[in-house]
Amino acid sequence: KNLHVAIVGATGAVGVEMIKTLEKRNFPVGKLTLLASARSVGKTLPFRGSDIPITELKEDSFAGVDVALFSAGGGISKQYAPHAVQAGAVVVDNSSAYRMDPDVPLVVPEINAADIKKSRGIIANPNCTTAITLMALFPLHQEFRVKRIFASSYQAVSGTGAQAIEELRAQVHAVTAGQPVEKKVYPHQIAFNVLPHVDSFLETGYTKEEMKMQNEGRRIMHHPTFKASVTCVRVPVYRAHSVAVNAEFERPVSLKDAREVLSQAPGLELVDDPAKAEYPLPLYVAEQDDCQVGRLRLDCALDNGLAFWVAGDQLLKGAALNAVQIAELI
Ligand code: A2P
Ligand code: 11C
Repeated sequence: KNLHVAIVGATGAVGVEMIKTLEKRNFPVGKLTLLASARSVGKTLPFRGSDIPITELKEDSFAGVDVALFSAGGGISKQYAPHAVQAGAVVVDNSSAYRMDPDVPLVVPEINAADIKKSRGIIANPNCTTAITLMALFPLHQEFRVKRIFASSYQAVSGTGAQAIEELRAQVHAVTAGQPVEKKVYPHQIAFNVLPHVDSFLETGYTKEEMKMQNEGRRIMHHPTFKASVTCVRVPVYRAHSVAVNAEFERPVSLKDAREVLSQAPGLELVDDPAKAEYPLPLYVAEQDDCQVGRLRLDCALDNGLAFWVAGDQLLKGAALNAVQIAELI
């Protein structure tokens, strides 16, 4: 059966990738409804050779919709996802609004696809940094049982959204032209800089983004004692997040077994030949469906520890691709 699919936030950095991903994976779309704010009415976006008009998101936008993919921020999801469910749609929500709701499955299809069955209408798509990290960590966890990780992320500006991509472009241009730099999205210049600040700060000193790794990781891996101490950093990269991970396991680890497990993991490529300067790079993993892992080594400071570097296109595996994979399983 061909389905009526709606995309909420269709004009955003993730929304546009959702449209492309539906087309690329030949999702059975009978009708596509593209929803955004009133600002975007009058614009169109291409899908399978036609220009689809953007319509304004309203409470009654979901009549006849089978699957609604939401990526317009947590506030919009909270406000409109219940209307979509009431209209009979299954919602795949890319925001953080429902991720910690015990009634809402939080799913990475390669890890916990079976959780989709517990859905009552909404399925949450995980945080992008978390999803990309787990693509490499979960196969190692199955083999060696992870206790805790320490990690630092290197997050692309497209994770913030379309305006941040423009901000980096404009700032690079301004700096190289010797003109004054304008800041709108980030509190500091992002061009030729790195900002140890992603999402808002909590009382503990961690940011919300940093705690998603532990909170969402526990739910996705079904591992309630998993611990993660993370520093999230915004870097002047347009697309694809990278994460340096140090993981401590319960069981003794071996490099041979770890390589074996990682080379067979679904949705993951082992790119690890340091002698040839081959390791995952955001520039090359951008626009690729699969995440990449490399720089694998025994951790010299942890017991039963492994250190590795994982990178992935956060607009795809961290967002649009993961959402469409979930929709395929529904
Ligand atoms: P619009 O382009 O009309 O502002 P990004 O994450 O790249 O910033 O994109 C955010 C997405 O969420 C865009 O598609 C944006 O639409 C949409 N959006 C933001 N606010 C609203 C709103 N009040 N109603 C509907 N869509 C919204
Ligand atoms: C970023 N990871 O790069 C964020 C964007 O939890 O869905 C997505 C935040 C989230 O800024």
